[in-house]
Amino acid sequence: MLKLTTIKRIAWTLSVLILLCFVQVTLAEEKNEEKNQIEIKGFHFTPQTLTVKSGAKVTWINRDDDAHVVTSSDKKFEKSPPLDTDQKFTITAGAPGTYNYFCSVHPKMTGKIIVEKP
Ligand SMILES: [Cu+2]
Repeated sequence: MLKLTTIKRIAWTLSVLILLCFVQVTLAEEKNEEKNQIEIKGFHFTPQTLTVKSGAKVTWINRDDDAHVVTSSDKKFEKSPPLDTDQKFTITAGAPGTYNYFCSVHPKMTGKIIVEKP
């Protein structure tokens, strides 16, 4: 028969393992999100061309002091609200194709998302 302390030890080990799995999943998700991130810095979108699979999330983050508005050139996604410093805007890539976009405050700022079949 198992001693109570042994059972406690097993229970403790199991909870640590479960916690580790959870942390790993969370980290993996964050990494994935980072991969599809477009940084707005120095009045440029970086990377200027991003390739993602249909259904993937794409997030812009504004690292400038000025506000920027992410706007689709051909209405493939909803326009972002004015993004202040460190504010993010996320869309889910829809049908495959090329999504051209620009900043409606500074129209010279342009970028492109290439959406591939999942
Ligand atoms: Cu702008």
